[in-house]
Amino acid sequence: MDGKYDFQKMENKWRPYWSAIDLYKTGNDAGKPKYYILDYFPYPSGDGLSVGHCRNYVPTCVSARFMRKRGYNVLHPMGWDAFGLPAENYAIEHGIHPSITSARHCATYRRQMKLVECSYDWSREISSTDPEYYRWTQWIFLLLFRRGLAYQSLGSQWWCSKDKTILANEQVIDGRCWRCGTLVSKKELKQWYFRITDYAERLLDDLDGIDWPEPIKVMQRNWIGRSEGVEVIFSAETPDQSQEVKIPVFTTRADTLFGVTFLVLAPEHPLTKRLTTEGQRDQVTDYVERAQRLTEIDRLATDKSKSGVFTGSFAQHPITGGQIPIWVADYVLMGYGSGAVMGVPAHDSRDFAFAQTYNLPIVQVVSPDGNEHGLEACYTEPGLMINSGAYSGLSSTVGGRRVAAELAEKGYGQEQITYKMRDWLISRQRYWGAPIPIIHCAECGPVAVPAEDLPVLLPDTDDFAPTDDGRSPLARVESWVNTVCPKCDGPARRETDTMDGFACSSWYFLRFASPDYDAGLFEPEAMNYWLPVDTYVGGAEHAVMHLLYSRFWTKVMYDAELLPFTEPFSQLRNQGVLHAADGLRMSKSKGNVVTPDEVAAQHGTDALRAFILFIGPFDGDVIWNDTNIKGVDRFLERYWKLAQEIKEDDMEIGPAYGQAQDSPLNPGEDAFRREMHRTIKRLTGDYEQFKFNTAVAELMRYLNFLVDQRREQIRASFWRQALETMTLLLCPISPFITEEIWQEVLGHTEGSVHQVPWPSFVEDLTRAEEIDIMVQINGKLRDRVTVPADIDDEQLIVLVLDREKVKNYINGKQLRQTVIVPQRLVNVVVS
Ligand code: ANZ
Ligand code: ZN
Repeated sequence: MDGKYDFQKMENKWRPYWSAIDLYKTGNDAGKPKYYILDYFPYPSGDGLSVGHCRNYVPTCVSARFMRKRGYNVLHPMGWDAFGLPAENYAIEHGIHPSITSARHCATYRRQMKLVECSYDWSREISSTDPEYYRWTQWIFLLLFRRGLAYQSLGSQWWCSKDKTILANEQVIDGRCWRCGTLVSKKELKQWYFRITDYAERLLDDLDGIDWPEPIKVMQRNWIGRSEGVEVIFSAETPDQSQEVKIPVFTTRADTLFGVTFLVLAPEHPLTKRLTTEGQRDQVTDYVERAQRLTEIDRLATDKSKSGVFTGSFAQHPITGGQIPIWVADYVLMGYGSGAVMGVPAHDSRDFAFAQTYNLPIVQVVSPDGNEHGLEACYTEPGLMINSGAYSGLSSTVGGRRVAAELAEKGYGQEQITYKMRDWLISRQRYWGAPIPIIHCAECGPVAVPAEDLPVLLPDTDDFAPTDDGRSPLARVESWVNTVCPKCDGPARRETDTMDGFACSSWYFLRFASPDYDAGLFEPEAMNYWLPVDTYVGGAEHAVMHLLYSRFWTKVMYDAELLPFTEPFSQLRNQGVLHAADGLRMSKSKGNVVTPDEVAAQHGTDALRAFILFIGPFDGDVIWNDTNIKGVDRFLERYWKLAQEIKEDDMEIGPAYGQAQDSPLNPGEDAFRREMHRTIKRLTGDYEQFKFNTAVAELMRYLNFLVDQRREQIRASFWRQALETMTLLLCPISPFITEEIWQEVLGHTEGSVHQVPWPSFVEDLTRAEEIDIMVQINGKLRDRVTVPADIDDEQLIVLVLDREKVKNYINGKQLRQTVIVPQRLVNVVVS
């Protein structure tokens, strides 16, 4: 090699070398401890990868490389979540079959990931659109079907008559289609659902045992939305007095039962029609139709003025027997509780707003001190019960329980746990997905396709655009649809809906254990060895659906005795978002995308990777700014130059890495060696804790130290050791330059630097240089801390202010200032 730092030359040299030695290939090697680190299953879009995506893929690659060095057998695979609406819409827009566009987009992603030198084991690559993959997605569908967890039911869907398509809730804005602005309507369609609600309790409980970011757990808990309360049964008569009907309502506040002044039914409530009197019919019908056009989000908005209409009927209070008017209002949702509420305007803010709008009576039944005050706003706190018959005077907590007990005794109610979560709507009336493996027979009903007939292949057709009647395009492929019933051999039709893409991504992590296995989802031994996933990394935006669905399927498979664990991802980490220089999300339509290709062409993959890590904390949001990438370039060039120098001066006489240094050290060498051990220790901690930005900073600092030390009296053998250490610590981040220096400068020409174990450190050598600092509060000695001698002022103050003793002294007081006497004391001034 000549003296110049030439990243292009190095990349051209080492890429083919590494593939020739199969550097990233992973065997199912049970002799070593395993580590499975996985990225979210990417959906390859036509835009390709931006540097933003690299904030996911570079850190996991570094972590995989680090863990390999620490003696783990590391599984780090990649695959494509290539089914789904965006792929299909893209194909329709460009008039090309989605299988072609998808393959093209996957190829782009693969090429870019290789450019970034992500250390995936490409021999395990999978795609959800591969029949050998979706065969098993279908198999799991049937597992759920057999276990009573997949069912069909009529569901109303948003429908845009202009675009002729079903819209998701998020695609309806103010009652209009997000694309064309047409008023949307609801279409009743038979849909497939997975009964995830059966698993609500376990999905909630098991969150406690996994190492996930707390905000994600909170979002899952809120999504599941467990609520403990009472179901209270009111009774009413139909307007013609021919029938008595029961109206159950779910309440979390049984203590307010005596304050009920009206009942409210959701517009879609099955009793709405039956309880409406002749005189109110037109108004109610009109109201119900309007309500159906609003989305749930709009209906629940607390700032929205309440609207509703009286049905004309009355219900009976279960304890007082009083007459209570029954209303219909859209702030009550059909999908929650029983779709009806008891209106207690004195103590519920929505009921309060409603009562004010329609002049309904407001009766206070809980008060902070047991006295009745005129209510300006509703009082939602607990307190003492008033105006509540025999319960008056009790605390609302105790009283509430007794009211519930009386209701239960009389058969008017029971304790109930309710969840906000709904069942998982799985069917899509679109082409580009895994067909649902069901055959409909007039005699036998829905019948599972026998396992040996899987996969049910997606028919190859160019007629894949969505239809105007909301039916799947598959329904038009008659030759495919018509089949025979597996049970009775009679004529039958295939299910024409396909599965939502979330089905494909709910189990892909299992497939990587044995991607070519054809006798099941996975080869049991490989699954036992590799799973669960140790570290799962992706963006925080998938907090609920994907992660919840994967957890659900894992539990179902556990119940079916297919898996020995109940949680798929032991540890979850979310990388921060990388915004474009204009502060917006990078997207092709905004023209603000920076691609890894352009950065790598200009600075090299080594610098790109180091910069991606250096730009900010792994989990922090940052804005792209490539002025600092020059700093990274300079760092790599200086490291290169130092290696050349060391080689020219000293290398011949230095012993190989790891050989003992027996002769006594001079003081300079002692300090030199300690610095090396401290650096190894810090880097070890940084990589373990995903602190990649400080890892880069630490390596830069170490390089500066080494360059400074070139003037000191330090023997050549120490230089070799320092350079080897620097190289090993840096190689997970910048794989090319380190390989070049390892092989060409340090002379290790066998294998690869990436196969050499992580350097170890001697704890004693990292510790020795510590000093005691006195801590004063307002000039009085209050505490002492032991800190590294080279601690900087900011770190020192953070550490001091975090001491229990110090916290106690400044508790409640105002921090005025901190004064540092270097190496001796910190004085904290408070007032
Ligand atoms: C009477 C009452 C009095 C209520 C009071 C609250 C306060 P969480 O905690 O979220 O579970 N509710 C019940 N079903 C509903 C539905 N389908 N749509 C809209 N609201 C519904 O909320 C439970 C409370 O939400 C229930 O308790 C009910 O109002 C309302 F001082 O009943 B409450
Ligand atoms: Zn049949």
